[in-house]
Amino acid sequence: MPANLTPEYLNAEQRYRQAASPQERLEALEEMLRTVPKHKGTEKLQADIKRKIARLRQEMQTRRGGARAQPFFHIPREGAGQVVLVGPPNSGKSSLLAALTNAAPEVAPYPLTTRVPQPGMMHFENVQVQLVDTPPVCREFDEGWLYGLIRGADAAVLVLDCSDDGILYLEDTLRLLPDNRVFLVGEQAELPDDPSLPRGAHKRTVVVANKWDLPGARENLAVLVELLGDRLPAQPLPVSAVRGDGLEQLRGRIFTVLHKIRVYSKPPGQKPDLQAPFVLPRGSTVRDAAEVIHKELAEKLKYARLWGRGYHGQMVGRDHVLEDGDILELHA
Ligand SMILES: Nc1nc2c(ncn2[C@@H]2O[C@H](COP(=O)(O)OP(=O)(O)OP(=O)(O)O)[C@@H](O)[C@H]2O)c(=O)[nH]1
Ligand SMILES: [Mg+2]
Repeated sequence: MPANLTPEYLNAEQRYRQAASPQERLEALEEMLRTVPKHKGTEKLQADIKRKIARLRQEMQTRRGGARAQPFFHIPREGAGQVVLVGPPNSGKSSLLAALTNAAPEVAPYPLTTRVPQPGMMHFENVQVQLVDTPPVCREFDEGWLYGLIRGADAAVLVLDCSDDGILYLEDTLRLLPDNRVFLVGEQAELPDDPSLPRGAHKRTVVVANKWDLPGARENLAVLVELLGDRLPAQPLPVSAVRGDGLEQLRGRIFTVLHKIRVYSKPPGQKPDLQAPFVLPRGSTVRDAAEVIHKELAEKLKYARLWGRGYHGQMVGRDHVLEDGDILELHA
């Protein structure tokens, strides 16, 4: 066995061996590929993981042995992060995707319109976030891959429906998610690392109350919150995919729920390009930023000068924790 395997990798490998479904096995393999140290000594191992992923994907697409072919969907991540739109049937998930991105999903006045996931890119200030529209979470749509897709995303938007029928399916939705090991948590929640659950089981979630334009929406939402409010991960934000209410605020909340920061790099004596942020996880340090800005410089990095929130070019060390909007000048 090659040396220097990280605890993250060994963890993923253990999950691979204990996986209960092809979906979980695939998630574990992808995590293994992500965390395996990339050097000459692990080339064989990397190739082996890739081969396993390819074989498993193929198996999942066309299940052999006469069994019913099981559909399976994986949406490759793009932009600053991937956020899934989830919710009961007919609540307006596809309408929100259409309103927030350039995608043109099918929208219809009856439930179960969406059968396969569809991505679109949402603009927020100077970043793009990938939104993924999904089939409804309800008993009538019972395909396990949907939960795998949600677990694989960086965060979620739970779309509630303020029309008169809005409460019909919601209780089912709120039961099915945890039954299938998806736990929606608040926007600021710390994510527990529970090795007995599949990776990504806890998802930070923005809750929206859609169709705010309809008469009766306010009353319907009040009833819904009274009956099921304690099972929602957060206070719902009223929005209307049709009229546009709340959508600008929603864009900001969707970026915030990702727990990412934007950092800008400037060469000495020059201005930073504020249209080209480096997007990093919250809590990243100067060193983490240097790794993505300029890998070779990162190794020789001595200090950085910082601009933003109370900083005007002061020197900071490699372990200094950055915040959204910080501008860095790296010095080796
Ligand atoms: N009045 C109003 N109607 C809306 C709004 N958003 C969606 N709708 C309507 O609600 C119906 C369902 O919209 P979809 O976007 O297809 O809902 P969905 O959640 O994707 O539905 P499924 O794919 O079946 O789960 C359509 O008739 C939409 O026109 C809204 O903000 N206001
Ligand atoms: Mg839909």
